[in-house]
Amino acid sequence: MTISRLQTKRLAYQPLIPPALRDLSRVSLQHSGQRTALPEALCKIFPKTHPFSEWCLDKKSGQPGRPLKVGVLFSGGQAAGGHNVISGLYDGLIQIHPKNQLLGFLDGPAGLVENRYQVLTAAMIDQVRNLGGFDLIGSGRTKIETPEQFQAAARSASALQLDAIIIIGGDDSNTNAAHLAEYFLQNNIETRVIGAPKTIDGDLRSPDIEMSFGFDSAAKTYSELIGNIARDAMSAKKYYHFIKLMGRSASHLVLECALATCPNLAIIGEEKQTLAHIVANIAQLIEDRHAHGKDYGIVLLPEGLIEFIPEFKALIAALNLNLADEKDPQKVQKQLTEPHRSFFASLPEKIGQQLLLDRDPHGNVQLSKIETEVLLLDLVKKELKGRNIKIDAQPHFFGYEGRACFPTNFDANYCYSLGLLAALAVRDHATGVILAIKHLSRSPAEWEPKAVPIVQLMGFEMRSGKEKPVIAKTVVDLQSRAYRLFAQEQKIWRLGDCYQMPGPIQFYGDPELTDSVPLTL
Ligand code: FBP
Repeated sequence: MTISRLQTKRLAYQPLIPPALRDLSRVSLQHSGQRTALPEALCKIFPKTHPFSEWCLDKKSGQPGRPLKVGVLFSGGQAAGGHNVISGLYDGLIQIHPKNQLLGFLDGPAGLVENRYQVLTAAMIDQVRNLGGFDLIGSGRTKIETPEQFQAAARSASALQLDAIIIIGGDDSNTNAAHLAEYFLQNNIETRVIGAPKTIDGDLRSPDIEMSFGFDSAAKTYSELIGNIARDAMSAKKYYHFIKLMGRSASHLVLECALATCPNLAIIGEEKQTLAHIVANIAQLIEDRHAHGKDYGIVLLPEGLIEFIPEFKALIAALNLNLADEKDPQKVQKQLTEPHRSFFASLPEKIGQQLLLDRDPHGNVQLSKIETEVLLLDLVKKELKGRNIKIDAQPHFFGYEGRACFPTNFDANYCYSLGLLAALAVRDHATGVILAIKHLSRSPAEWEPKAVPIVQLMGFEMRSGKEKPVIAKTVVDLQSRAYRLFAQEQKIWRLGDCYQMPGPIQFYGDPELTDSVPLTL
């Protein structure tokens, strides 16, 4: 297979890593004794894993022991850098013991349940280093939840005599990893389970997990596109561009891209504005710009906006409850009571149908399938009609474009380090933990690797009509420095054309361009 010149160059890139991870024989992961008090209800569900404390790096030498056999899988949506987690893991395992073996489960958690895997070789790993996508082994959204699925996963792990499974996933996948670790311990299965924080959404965070991988690459890809569109808009001066950005419930990607590109308006879902307020705000922006002779502009919207709009939030909760027992969309709709029924009826038919689509296996609304940008455009046009203003507008949705791109140097370095750390965590017998690297805004020389019990990140949420223990999604904090800076700057962006054009991701050249970290870090 022929590959592009950039692919060839990237295969040879040597990720930068924290010094402590250079020679794994000189360090070990040790319990720090640091524990967070957990609610009684969580302790009951995780009797074996809840007492664990976090693991920190120690300068004590580690023992390679007997050769280890490790499985790895991707879970959920693609995020740039995943292949580097696997290459770091592979290199780390071989460094620890040349006979260590790595298996990749195919197509996500389904591969584990169905025992479909591939032994990963050096030659395979060498073809994906520093490249985007999850195509080495594929990914999937299967949730391991029924007793049969847990038993099947345990059968695969035992049959393969796996010492550990690394689950590379987001909040829901790591919730699943916590359950699997607990199940294995309760059933005397010797396989340990370790999670790695992946998701472009940036909503899997804690004081230790400063950023999930893939966020930086996705944000920089979208920012390039937004910058290009802004320049186009300024040149032609005839279109408003309503750009919806992926990112599920949280608006982290919109905030990051807004800071990078300075659009005329960016809606942050977490501001919890009503639909009427959002529409009036956009219409006002357009009217004000019209008065200045500017009938063009850029508006950014988060994919998860509707989950924060109070009317939608209540409607979705009601639909979710009905959908838990009834699958027929017509009947679900009919079961709605007031005021949800009237609100549902007021929505364009297409949006109504999209709201009734199946939830994902974790009970989430499939937000990427709801055309919020089209809905808002429609409502804003209606509002402007009353103000005697006509606009020409283009709706856009940037999502999949940013998930499997070449990882930025930040993501390439971060992911390779996570992979090495995973190898160390396997050797040192950690389980039920998620890998974390602190001080990510500094250079990799100053990064601090550790591993945190997943259960410490969990709380209870309604999913598919039931209270479930899950890792809570971290949404944009309206008190954060990044948000406050954005809110202040945005006032100037409304009328001025302050657009920034970040251009494409840079891999080589000036470190100011190649080594930049996410602005919201
Ligand atoms: P993860 O949470 O699994 O990382 O997926 C993130 C995401 O890209 C969301 O931003 C988006 O809403 C969703 O996946 C789309 O899912 P799908 O790939 O199934 O269409």
